[in-house]
Amino acid sequence: MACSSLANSSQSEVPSFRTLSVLGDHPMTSAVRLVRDIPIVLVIDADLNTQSSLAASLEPENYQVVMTQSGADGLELYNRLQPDIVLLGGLLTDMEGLHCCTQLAARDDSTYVSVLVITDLNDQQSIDKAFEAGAEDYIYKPIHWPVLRHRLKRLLSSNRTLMQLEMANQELARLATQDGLTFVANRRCFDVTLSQEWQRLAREQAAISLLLCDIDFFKSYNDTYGHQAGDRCLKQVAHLISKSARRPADLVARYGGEEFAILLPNTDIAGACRVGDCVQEHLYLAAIAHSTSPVSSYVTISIGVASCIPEPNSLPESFVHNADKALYQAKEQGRNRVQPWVS
Ligand code: GH3
Ligand code: MG
Ligand code: MG
Repeated sequence: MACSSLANSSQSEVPSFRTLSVLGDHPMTSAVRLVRDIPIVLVIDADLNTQSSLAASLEPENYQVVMTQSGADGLELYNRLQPDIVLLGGLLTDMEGLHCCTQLAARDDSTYVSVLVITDLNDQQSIDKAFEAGAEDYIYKPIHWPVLRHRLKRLLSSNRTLMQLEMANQELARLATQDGLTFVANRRCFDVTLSQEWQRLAREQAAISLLLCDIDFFKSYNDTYGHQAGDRCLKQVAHLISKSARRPADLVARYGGEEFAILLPNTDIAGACRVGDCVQEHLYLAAIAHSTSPVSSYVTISIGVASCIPEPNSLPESFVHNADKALYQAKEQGRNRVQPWVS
């Protein structure tokens, strides 16, 4: 297919991209009609002959080519278009190619964008400098098109593989920390976070609080409405609990079957009880029917709360145990309540 090389109001016959005011006047997407699935090659080179020969060679190969002569415009185009590959000349109208290369490589989002330097120089020092500046490949003029063609394909394919690997890693990390049914953190994530926060707050000598939340008479909920409805209820309760613990450092985790933990760093017992009340209120407003619960017509939850300032070099076992004892007391005292642990 024909690709979009970018022309502007330049006097030259060669399509080029010269000024930022042109960028401002014509939103990039409509100006060049870029198609997201087709690789975008950004050519930054002062040499108009190189630009035109690259465009003539790349366009029939199903690349979208965008060109500019200046480094500043190149960086702007890079931001706007997120190209797949940058072909960078040694000399630009406003800066050296290597300077532009360093700026491109320093960007956070440059991991999957390759910079291929094209220059007249083929001495070792120039080549070394280009790679040191962040270039991933280097070819010198006259451009040998059959070679450039393969280099581009290889760079694109390795970038794609890197991207897929990164996505797979992110997915793995998510699976390793998230509960598959309710999408809140899993028990392993809770244990790791508790240990880290415990040590941090022992150093800071600041409070940490834990709420252990257990759905009341959930066995009879399953018996009444079926296991699948039970699963849906667990999801809904997890969502309602998450709405109640909203500080960035707060962690909501599935602690066991129908039990959830809320870890609140830098929060004292009064603040933790407020979060517990908030959970209860959300659940009350959600009014999830539970016709066989002895304490309410709706699903309710019992919450045990513990809070302390961690001792340096101590472990959080007794802290968790105290929240568990408070939860037991909440159950004993009739369920559907928030019970702080008082030693
Ligand atoms: P209590 O008020 O004393 O907490 O009573 P309970 O019935 O909630 O407590 P019990 O420990 O007797 O039962 C917990 C129930 O939670 C039993 C189990 O079937 C249910 N449960 C645990 N995990 C899941 C799950 O993933 N899905 C569903 N649907 N049910 C679950
Ligand atoms: Mg339980
Ligand atoms: Mg229960």
